[in-house]
Formats: sequence, C-alpha cells, structure tokens
Amino acid sequence: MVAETPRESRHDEIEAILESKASGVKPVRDEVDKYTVVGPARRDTFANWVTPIEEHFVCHRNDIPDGDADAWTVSLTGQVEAELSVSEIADGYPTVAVAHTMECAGNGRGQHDPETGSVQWGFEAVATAIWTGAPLESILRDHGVAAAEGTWLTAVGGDPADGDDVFARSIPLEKAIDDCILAFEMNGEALPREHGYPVRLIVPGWYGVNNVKWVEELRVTNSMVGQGSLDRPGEHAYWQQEAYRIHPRNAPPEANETIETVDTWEQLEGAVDHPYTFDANAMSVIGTPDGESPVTPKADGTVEIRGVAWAGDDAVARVEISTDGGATWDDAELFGPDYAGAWRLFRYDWNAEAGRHSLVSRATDELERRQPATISAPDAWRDALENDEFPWNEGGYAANAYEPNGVTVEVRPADGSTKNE
Ligand SMILES: Nc1nc2c(c(=O)[nH]1)N[C@H]1C(S)=C(S)[C@@H](COP(=O)(O)O)O[C@H]1N2
Ligand SMILES: [Mo]
Repeated sequence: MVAETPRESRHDEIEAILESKASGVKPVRDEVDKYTVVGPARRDTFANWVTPIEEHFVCHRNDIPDGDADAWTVSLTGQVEAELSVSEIADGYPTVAVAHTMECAGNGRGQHDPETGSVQWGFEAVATAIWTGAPLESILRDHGVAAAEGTWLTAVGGDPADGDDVFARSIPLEKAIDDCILAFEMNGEALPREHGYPVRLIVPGWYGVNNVKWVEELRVTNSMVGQGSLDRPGEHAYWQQEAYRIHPRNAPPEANETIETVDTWEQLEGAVDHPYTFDANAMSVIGTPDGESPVTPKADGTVEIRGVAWAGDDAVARVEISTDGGATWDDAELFGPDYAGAWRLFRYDWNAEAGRHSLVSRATDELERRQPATISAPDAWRDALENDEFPWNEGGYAANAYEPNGVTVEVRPADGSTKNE
C-alpha cells in the first residue's frame, strides 16, 4: 500500500467548514484528512427533531467542486438522454420538501474493537434536515422512464475524483421514483456548498453515501454501477461495489450487477453475501440529559429523558429506555412528527434517584428488528446477530449497537440542597 499524506486542500476546506458550523463543532478526521468530516458540538442536538445546518455533520472525501448553479447541468443517461439545468429542475417540476434522517454508514465505526480504518465516528454522524427539491418521479416520468423491477438509477457526483475513483452510487429505480428528490435547498436555505450545492440527491431513510452531492449525471440502466458502466474515464465501481460494503476480515466483496434484497438488515441476515449499505438500521440516541452536567429532578421527582430513533425507510415501532445500564427496560413514548425516512422523537419520565446512572436506549422497527447490545468480536460474522451483537466488519459500517451510545448522568438530590451550585 502506498503511504498517503494529508492533502493541503482538504485541510483548508475542513477549516472553512468548521467556521460555518456552530462553535464547538469538532472535526473527526481520518489519518490523512481524506474525509472532510465534521460532527455536531453537543449530544443535545439529538433532543430535537430538526438539525440546524450549523449542527449537521458533513462527510465527503474529495474536494468540493466549484460549480455555479447557472452553469451546472445534470445529464440523464442510459435509457434516457437529456440535459437539465438547475433552473429547469427547480422551475420545471413540482417543488416538494422531504424530511430525511441522514446517517453516515460509518456512524459507530469507532465502537469496533479492534479498530477498523477511516474516521472513528461515535454516534454523531447523523442528522435530520428538511430538503426541498424536485421529485425524481416527475423528472423521470417527463423523460419516459417508469418504475421497473431490476432497473437501477446511478447518480454521479461532480466532485473531482481522488485518484481514479468517480463518486457513483446506484439505487433501485423503484426507490428513486417512490420518494427521492433532487434537492436545492436545506432547511429552507440555499444548499450550502459542503452539503451538495447546487443540487444533490436525497434518498429518504437511506445511509448518507447514497445521497450523492453535486449530482451531474443520473443514469438509468439494468444493473448497478460497476467497472466500465459510465461513459467517462476512471474507476466506476469503487464506491458501490467495494467501499461501503459490509464484510468480515480479509473478505473483499465481489461486484454484483443486481441484488434482489435492498433492505440492509435483511441483507445482513443472509440475503446478500456482502451487504450494501442502503437503508439505515434501527438506531436511537438519547439527546438529554446529555451527561455534561448534573441534572436536578422536577418537583415530582422526575427527569425527562428525550432523544431520537430511526429505522431507515421502515417505521420505528418501539423505543425502550434503561436507567440501569441495560439490566431492566421500560417503554418510552414516541411523539412529534412522523414522516417515512425521518427519525421520531421519544421521551420517558424517569423517577430519578440521586447518584450516577447509566442511561441507554434501544429501538425496534416495524419488522421487529431490535438494536443489538454490542458489536461482536471479529470473525463472528452472521452468528453475531443471534447473540444480540452487531457483526464486527472490516469497514466498520452500519453498526447500531445500543450499549456504546449510552450516557452516564449525575442526578442531584431533589430537595434543592445544592441549588446554589
Ligand atoms: N459526490 C459526493 N457525494 C457524497 C459524498 C461524497 O464524497 N461525494 N459523501 C457521501 C457520504 S459518505 C455521506 S455520509 C453524505 C454526507 O452528507 P452531508 O455532508 O450533507 O452530511 O454525503 C454523501 N454524498
Ligand atoms: Mo458517509
């Protein structure tokens, strides 16, 4: 392997992004600054349904392209041939907004033991924003493309490739037509450059990597992107067929033209050899109390535990809370907005005794798939799930174990004796 050195351009870019984010936002870098990655400043980001742009994580590998909306175009290729300007996308089709919980498939990677490569995220690489744009359904229909089983839509990013790897990701055409949009606004503002300006793909409920930023080509074909699929130089297969695949140690995944099962958890249960990271697995994070400072119960002796839970494009059916480190559990209440592809808020009134307590949450989706307790040792692979463990995998992808996301909280006596602290 060739030793890699940090890229100067990347370093400056991270600094610029940090300036635009909330104070205290931390960069979470890999060894060579290959990924521009920024996480929110505080755990209490996860006590709210909408994530402000300044707290939304950022993750990409290449330098941000210098595109201007006036000059940018998106080509439709493969079974279609057309070129759309950004104003045609914005003005020629219905404007819609979708709520999307975007989780980097590498979220939780830092919880793998032994450590896996790349950015050591804890639980911070997830956020929910309102994305405004044009439905792919309208755009594709206008060009004579209808949903068809076994057909894929490949989105190509206009970011300059690092080395030869073109940033290209494929999703089933059915998902594209069902609820995906080409977004040009985020939380009601023009899309920030680092989040994909002038136009990005939003794939509600699916891992971040599927949400291609700086989209310049949408290709409709009968297979996922593989080497040689695109009419351009470079390596086309890396981001779909190699990176972001879940596989055990020393087991490089093989490329597929198509797969029957896209649900990530179903793939993990055995449907696909080396699963692709498509829809997000069931997950939850407690946002408050945040463990940063002691909490004082209300007059009735309770402390509200509040957080968020999501399950990709499946619904969250249940969230349980443990206030004793996972020994006993009680149901939390789901409340607030309920959109497919976006997280739900949960709350729980905790009768909090003074002292230190370890709080944990775990979500179950509508198909009864519950977050496992821990990440397995390497080599457990498929057996892990039966033991309430998430399979350790070489890329550190799609981890949704609950124990590592817990928070330790100090509760003050409720009698107010420490009020003046
Ligand atoms: N063109 C392009 N799109 C990309 C990426 C990239 O490197 N290039 N990174 C992906 C990954 S891995 C993630 S997690 C999300 C992050 O989106 P955000 O930075 O807006 O949070 O963008 C995705 N889209
Ligand atoms: Mo990611």
